Amino acid sequence: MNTAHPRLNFSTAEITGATVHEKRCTVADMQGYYRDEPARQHLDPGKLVYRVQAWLPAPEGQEGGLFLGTTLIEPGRVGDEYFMTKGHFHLNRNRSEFYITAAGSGALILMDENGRTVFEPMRPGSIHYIPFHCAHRVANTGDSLLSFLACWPSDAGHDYGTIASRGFSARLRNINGTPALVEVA
Ligand code: S6P
Ligand code: ZN
Repeated sequence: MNTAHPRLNFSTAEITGATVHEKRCTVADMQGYYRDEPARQHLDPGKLVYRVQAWLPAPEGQEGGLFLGTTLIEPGRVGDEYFMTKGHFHLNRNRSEFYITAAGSGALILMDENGRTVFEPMRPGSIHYIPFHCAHRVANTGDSLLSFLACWPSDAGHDYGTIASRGFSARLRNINGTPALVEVA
C-alpha cells in the first residue's frame, strides 16, 4: 500500500510529496466545453487552465478508501465564461465529496440528475458538501489563482462522458461583471 504521507500547504492547499500525482488541463483539453468555441481557439492551446494534485492511498475503485486532492484553477475567461474544470458525475452516483476553498474566489456549480443547476460561492475557508447524484464543476470567478482541497471515496470513479456530451443545464457567465447562471436553451 502506498501511504507515504504528503504535506499540505494551508495557504494554497497545495499537496506535495513523492506519492502525489499531478494532472494538467490546458486550453486544448477544454475543446467542446465552452459556448464560445472560436474564443477558445483564439487562446494559446498550451495555456494552463487547471491542475489537480492527488493523493490516492488506496487502490482506485476499491470500496472503503479515501482520496485527497487539490485543484488549482488559473484566472481567465473564454468569451464570457470563466476558466473552469470539466466537471463530472461520480461513476458510482451515490458517492459524495467535500470541497474546502483555500485561496481565490470561485463558484461550485452543482447539477442534480433532474438537470437542476445551482451554484455556491467559494471563498477562502468555505466548506462545500457535494451530495451524491450531483455533477460538479468549479469556475474561477476572480482574478487570482483559485485553489481548493477535495476529499472523495476511492470507489467514486469519474463519469466525464455525460457532461462532455450533454453539458450542464446552465452555464456560469460573466453578466455585467457578475457571475450568473444562464440556462442553456
Ligand atoms: C474528484 C474531485 C476533484 C476534481 C478536480 C478536477 O472527484 O471532484 O478532484 O477531479 O476538481 O475536476 P474534473 O472535473 O476535471 O475532474
Ligand atoms: Zn468529484
